[in-house]
Amino acid sequence: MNKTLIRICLATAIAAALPVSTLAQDNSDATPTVDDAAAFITEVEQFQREFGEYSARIAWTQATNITFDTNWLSTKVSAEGTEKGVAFANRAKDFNDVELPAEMRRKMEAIKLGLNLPAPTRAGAAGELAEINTRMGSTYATGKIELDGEMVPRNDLEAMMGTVRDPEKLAEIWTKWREVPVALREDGGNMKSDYAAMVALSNEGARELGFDDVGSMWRSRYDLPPAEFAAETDRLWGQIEPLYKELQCHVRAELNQEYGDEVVPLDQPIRADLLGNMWAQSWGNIYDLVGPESADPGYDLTELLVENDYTPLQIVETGEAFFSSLGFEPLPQTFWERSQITKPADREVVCHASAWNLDGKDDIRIKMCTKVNADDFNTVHHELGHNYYQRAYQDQSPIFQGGANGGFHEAIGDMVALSITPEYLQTIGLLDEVPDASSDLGLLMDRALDKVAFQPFGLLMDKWRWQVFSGELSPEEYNDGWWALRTQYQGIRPPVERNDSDFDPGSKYHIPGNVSYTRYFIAHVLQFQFHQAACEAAGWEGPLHRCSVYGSKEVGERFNAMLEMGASKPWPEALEAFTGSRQMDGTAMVEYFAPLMDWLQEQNEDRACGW
Ligand code: X8Z
Ligand code: ZN
Repeated sequence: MNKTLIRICLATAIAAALPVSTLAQDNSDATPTVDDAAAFITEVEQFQREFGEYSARIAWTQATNITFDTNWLSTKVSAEGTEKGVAFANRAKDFNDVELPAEMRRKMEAIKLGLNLPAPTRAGAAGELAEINTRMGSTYATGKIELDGEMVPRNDLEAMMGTVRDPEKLAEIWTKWREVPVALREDGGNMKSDYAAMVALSNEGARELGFDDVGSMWRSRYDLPPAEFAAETDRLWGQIEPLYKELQCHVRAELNQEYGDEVVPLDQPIRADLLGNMWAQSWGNIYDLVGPESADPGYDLTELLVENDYTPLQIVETGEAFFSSLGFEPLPQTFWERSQITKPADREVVCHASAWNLDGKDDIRIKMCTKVNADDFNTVHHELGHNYYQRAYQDQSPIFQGGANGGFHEAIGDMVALSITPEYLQTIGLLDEVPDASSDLGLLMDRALDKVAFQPFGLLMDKWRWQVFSGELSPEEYNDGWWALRTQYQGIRPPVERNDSDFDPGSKYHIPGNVSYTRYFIAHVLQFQFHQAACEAAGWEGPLHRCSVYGSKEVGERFNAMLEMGASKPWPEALEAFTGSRQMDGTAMVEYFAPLMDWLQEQNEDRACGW
């Protein structure tokens, strides 16, 4: 009874805000019909088109200029969107027992899952949740630490973690960046207390919608029951884990050679600050310390970019040229006018890279604080992949304007970046001489340090959140639980002692930003499946790590066929359209690295692996 009333009240509120006459009739007592469902879906689509653009423009304005006022606007529009999203999700439930054509049923299910973080329907809750989230996001984005008398932002610290080799300095940067999530505000709160409040509120919202908790809601987005999806991620991890363990063992031994027994004892997990990355999530930056001496590819992408005076803009143009070579239309002029490619000097922005479509059509942009290095060269391709995907599915219903699943969206640009081979770098004039086959192990090691090393991190980020949302971890246990997973899956440990008042997960963008992370784990599996299929389509016969699909219009066409589908079909259909398979499968990744696996096993033969 109450629910019906709330629904009618909110429907009225939406009607007032919408200049359209497509609202479904109020059928409070009658059993809803297929026509009612069609009218409801039209209403949601209309709302998503208009409000989506309005809220995206506010979100962009805030992310590229963080001030009191843009935070205020962003909070307000986020609360409005959440309230309406919750109302829509509740109304969609009313059609649960109505037999609908497959496409309408899929749209209804998507509407129920539409919100990233649902708020409870009680008055004020959506506003409170939005306020907490804006505060956490801007705390992260504007966080700075004092280093040698200067205040240094995260973007610069991240680059330093890749180049500094002094363990004391690394520990200092690592530890100080982790003070940001626990720094107390004047009101006595901090990111950690905000996070706990966010968990309680959004869980309450998820339960109102019929989910066990937010974690279960997030796991429901993969066309599988949530428990089956969790089992599927474990299955995929099981395929990759043996390779990761060999890699971890070898890297630890090499770091032991570099830093000695005291800093890198051979019977313990690796110190997290020594792996060339603020979060130890990808290790490509320490290639010089751990790569096979006998198989040096003879070049370093960062050095090539710097030597060739590449600018951030040129990096983006190079990325665009790759997609053009596959047959994609050039990026619109507005992309170049409106994107944020480098960090503005005069204001606070969200530096963490992202790709946007502001109007559901052609107003696509990236937002980065691009530096001229290999990491950002790859990230530019990653972001452009999002933009080309967004543009490809723009004619789908707004409800289907998304990836086949989150992992697909994250895998598109990464698949293209797997084609950045020495041969490709030579084609675009960055590299003079292509190394011969004796460098293959080096090339594979370089890739493995980024891609294989990433997988346990990609998995555990959400394992931690699933435990948090289910209540298995209380706020006092957040940090211990985090390190239990970091140690179990990655075999790493903190450089200094941690305690239960710390909030180390908060040092990673996607935690205060509430961006689910399993998508990246899935993407790392998919991108190797895509690459394998693409190379086959291009007629490539050599080793996969030497295959570049640059210039292949045929690959581009098949790729586009998958991208155009957006989220309109269950992901196995999209996967099948491009690869011929309906299964996510880690063996593509394992096969890609097979020669490296053999070599690692030889190297590790007399070492005591494990932690
Ligand atoms: O967040 C990102 C992208 C934006 S979707 C830059 N990535 C993850 C990360 O940085 O942690 C890409 C790889 C993993
Ligand atoms: Zn991404």
